[in-house]
Amino acid sequence: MSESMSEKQQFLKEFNTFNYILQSAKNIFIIGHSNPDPDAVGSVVALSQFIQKYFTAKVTIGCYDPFPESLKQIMPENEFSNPEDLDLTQFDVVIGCDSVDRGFNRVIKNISDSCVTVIIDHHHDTVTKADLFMNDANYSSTCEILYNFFAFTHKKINKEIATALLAGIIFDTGTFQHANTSSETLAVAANLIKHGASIAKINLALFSNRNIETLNLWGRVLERVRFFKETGLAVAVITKEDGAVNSGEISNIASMLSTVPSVKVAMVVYQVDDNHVKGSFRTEKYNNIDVSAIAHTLGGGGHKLASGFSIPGRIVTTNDGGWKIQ
Ligand SMILES: [Mn+2]
Repeated sequence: MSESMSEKQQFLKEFNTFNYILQSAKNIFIIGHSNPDPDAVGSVVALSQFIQKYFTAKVTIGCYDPFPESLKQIMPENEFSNPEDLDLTQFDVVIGCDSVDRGFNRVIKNISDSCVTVIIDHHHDTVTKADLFMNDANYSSTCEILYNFFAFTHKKINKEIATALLAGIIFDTGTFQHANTSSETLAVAANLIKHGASIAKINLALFSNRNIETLNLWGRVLERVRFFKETGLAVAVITKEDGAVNSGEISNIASMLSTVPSVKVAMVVYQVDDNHVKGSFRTEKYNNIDVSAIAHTLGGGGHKLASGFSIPGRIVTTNDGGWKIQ
């Protein structure tokens, strides 16, 4: 047994309970986190398709933000219901997938007293609790935990489910580049490919919408990167004028900066809408820095090696060529 395997919780008891809950359920709501990334979307889609294939319960999938357009290439015909438009008391089971402090925490305040709550997550700093709690930061992604649940039930997965799961794993591991990629992660990915998932198609949908505009944006952003020698912090800022960027591109820029020698922490700051600024931190394992601790001081959270925050404000450029948030 490899070291990483023994570190991971196997969740066998939880999986058995989860299977029982799904068998008994009549009306299930599955929710991904706000500003959903491919792990959130992939886990919600994979689980909903799995339930519809093998169980009798009605399933609704949802999020406080819309289904990302770019992911419809690989997960077609999916739409999220906004929990604000739903009568949440109608559900007898609600399931939060990935980073449950960003959405699921709001949903469970409005459910019926008899509703069973389930969390599947891989964030070490999760504070939201549920009746059934499957959360272990040793897993690359929520999708990897879900894969293990599907395998536990001995029920076959199809190409659609395999694609949704692999999308989450590929995104959260930066296509198997980050330290959260274990030998089990790779074994799971290999199996998903056997079931019809395509790394090439997923990468195309997740990362490769690189048109000339995107490359120009990278040029502008990278040109302005500031490096603080004393702290090893590299900061990139993307203003509204730079154009729209998706979460995949933010992740790519952060990854690229964090792997530069002498950079200890990469921070990408970007304008998400007129009134909100988001920041994304990234570090590498060898730096031994917990960036989620930095994100926490700004009201955010995440993983030790990748985390983020969101604050109200606007990025404005200053006369000395720098910027500030006001
Ligand atoms: Mn995730």
